[in-house]
Amino acid sequence: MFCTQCEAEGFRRITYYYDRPDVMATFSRVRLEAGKESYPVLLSNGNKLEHGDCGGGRHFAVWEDPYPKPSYLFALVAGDLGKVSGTFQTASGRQVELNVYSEKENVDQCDHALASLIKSMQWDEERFGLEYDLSLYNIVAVNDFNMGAMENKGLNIFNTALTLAKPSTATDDNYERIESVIGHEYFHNWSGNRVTCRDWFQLTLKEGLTVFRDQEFSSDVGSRPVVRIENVKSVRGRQFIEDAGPMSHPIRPESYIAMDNFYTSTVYEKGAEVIRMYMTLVGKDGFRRGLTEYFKRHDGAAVTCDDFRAAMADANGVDLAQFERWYTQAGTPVLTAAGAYDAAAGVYSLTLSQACPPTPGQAAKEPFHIPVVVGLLDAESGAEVVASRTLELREASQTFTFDGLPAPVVPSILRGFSAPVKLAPVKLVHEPALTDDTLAFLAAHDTDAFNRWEAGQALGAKLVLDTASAFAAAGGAKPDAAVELPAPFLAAFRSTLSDASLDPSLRAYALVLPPLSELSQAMAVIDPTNLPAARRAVRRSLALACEQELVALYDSLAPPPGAPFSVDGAEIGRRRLRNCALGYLCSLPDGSPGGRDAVARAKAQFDASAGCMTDRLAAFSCLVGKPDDSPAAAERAAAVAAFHEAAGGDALVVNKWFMTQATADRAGLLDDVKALVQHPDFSWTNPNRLRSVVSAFASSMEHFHAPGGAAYAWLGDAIEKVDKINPQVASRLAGAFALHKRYDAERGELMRAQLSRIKALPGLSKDTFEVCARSLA
Ligand code: 0A1
Ligand code: ZN
Repeated sequence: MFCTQCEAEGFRRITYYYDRPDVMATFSRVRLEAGKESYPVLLSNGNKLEHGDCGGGRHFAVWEDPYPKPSYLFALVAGDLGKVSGTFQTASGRQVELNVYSEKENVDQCDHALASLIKSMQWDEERFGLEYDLSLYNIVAVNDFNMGAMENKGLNIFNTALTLAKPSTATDDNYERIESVIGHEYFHNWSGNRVTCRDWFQLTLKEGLTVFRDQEFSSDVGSRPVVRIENVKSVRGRQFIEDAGPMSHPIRPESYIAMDNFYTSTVYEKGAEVIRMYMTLVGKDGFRRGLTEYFKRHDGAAVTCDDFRAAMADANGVDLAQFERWYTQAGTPVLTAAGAYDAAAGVYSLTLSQACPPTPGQAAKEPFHIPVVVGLLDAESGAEVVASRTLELREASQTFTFDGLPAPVVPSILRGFSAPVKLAPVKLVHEPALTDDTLAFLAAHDTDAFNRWEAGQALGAKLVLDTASAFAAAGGAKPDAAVELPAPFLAAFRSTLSDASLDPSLRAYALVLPPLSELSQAMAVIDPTNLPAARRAVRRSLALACEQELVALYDSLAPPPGAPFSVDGAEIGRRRLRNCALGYLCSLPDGSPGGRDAVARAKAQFDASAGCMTDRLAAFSCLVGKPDDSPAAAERAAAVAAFHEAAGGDALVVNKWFMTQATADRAGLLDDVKALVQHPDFSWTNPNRLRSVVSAFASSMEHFHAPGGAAYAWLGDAIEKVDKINPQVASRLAGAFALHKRYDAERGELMRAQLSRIKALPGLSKDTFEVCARSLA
């Protein structure tokens, strides 16, 4: 098949044009002509005006898009495709034909995408009063696509990984992600297409807003706290890291060499957090008023982030001048809190202070306008005595007081992650810092579900980081090292394990230790050996301490016999929690009775779950992590063979097979990866396949950063090769070296050597050049 991709710049390669987003035009006759047999489907934006035969085995179609649009939203598709179809009637009565196209053998996997589209259309009408404006909405799934999806007017193009789903090939996470990306591209029809960006520096105007809208959609149709935790994990695991490295930029960047390099977590995810702060400041209704005003003022125009901010401010009669700094200053602000309770006066005062570290080109920062949502809990009972309140921090430091409090309180600060900042541990006047006991108290009592989760994570983070320091001081971890678990931490873990009244997804997320990407941010120098060893040791110690409870939990969550397979929130939660328990059990020492039982459970689950990819993949990754000299090596080898065989060549399942092996937690991973790229199914040209091995491996802290730099050299060679094929993918791979200053001197030198070597390559793309040059600056 043929398809186009014109964002950010590309239409200029189709024809001469003012290929910039502030040039909006009506494309009134777009004529496609092709061989009828090979390309029976001919699509472009808008509505089909005419089609017919041109003789000689050829045919044509003429399309019209009545809405003015920038050239980056233009699209063409020609291919031999199948489809599933549906209809949607808009609130004002327009009948819309909906089609999801894919290669013919995959049309049985398009129903979830279609259902998600209908849900999105309904939701945008209800939540924001926004209706679809054409009589046709087409989505085309393609196997070779650099990004997730593209919002071309009336003709979205999607990566198959974000379209196709059936229970035997897609995980629950895949189902959830497809729903949110289908929503994302649909929501662009207003936030991006009807109102677009004046220039590419304004990218976050459409992307931050549209990510925010897709997050709200997922929250409204699913579980708000679960979605919030997932989104915040992503901001902290990706955006905070970007912001701490050489590629750090404000959500509205000030320069670029290759615009494609600025489709970043900062522009998208931090951009969405900035939009969320407007809602926190002006309230849910105020936000809707502001958004309505924005669309009313700017429909059909190409505008700026300042126009958005002005609409929000004017619709709500508030001053958002200082808020502009979120668009101009890069870096993650650090928020510090100090609390004091005056028993005689019954007053609690909370002093909040902010500081933002320097970033490239920005040594000093002005204070941000930060909404800090705070609640107060009774220190004895844990009952909420002051409900959530939004404190507006505008100065470097400000004190807020709460009166009428007869007894001491514990503060719950930055509820719901009300701003994209790092919260330093709270200093209470009578105690040096937030103790394990206080964190455990918040983990047990906080009435804000997000902050309850957050307190548990902070407890886990402290323990893993302390353990990593202890390992480093002792010259390294012993194999199968165990850790003494502090009582408050173990008690919190146990109570989550046994509390059946909690949402299972929340329980699963609360039981998992923070990821290495997050933990590493708290280290002065990242230790890629002892940090993973420490996290593994804490996991294993938890499994040892709670083995019986974990087994009981795992067994109690078995799929109800005979129940039909379903992907609703309750079933997703059940599987998530059960697979979390399985993961812990499989971390028990190989060869111990518990370890052997765990492998048997994983193998049984693997064998029984052919119809459910979520369970199948969870069991598979437990088995794939086993080393070659372990008693489970035979189960590992059998599972690797069986998974590939059962995939039957399904590209998305084969990607999972590659990715699970390329991210396995086992010694000698680089050799495994070198073998994987020799596999006949591997491809350097298909972006999904390439990422499933090369990017996946580069994300593994322990193996990618193994001493000696062999993995760095391997990745450097891979980047050199890929740059000639696909510069956009190559430049993303080069991002794996961005944190060279955060590692020890030797690793830093080795990473810089690769960056310098790549940067000097003759004929290097401007995409990869820019990442190397910025990284080395
Ligand atoms: N606008 C799309 C993302 C996208 C960006 C660039 C692309 O090609 C270089 C493709 C897609 C979105 O936000 O979904
Ligand atoms: Zn987007």
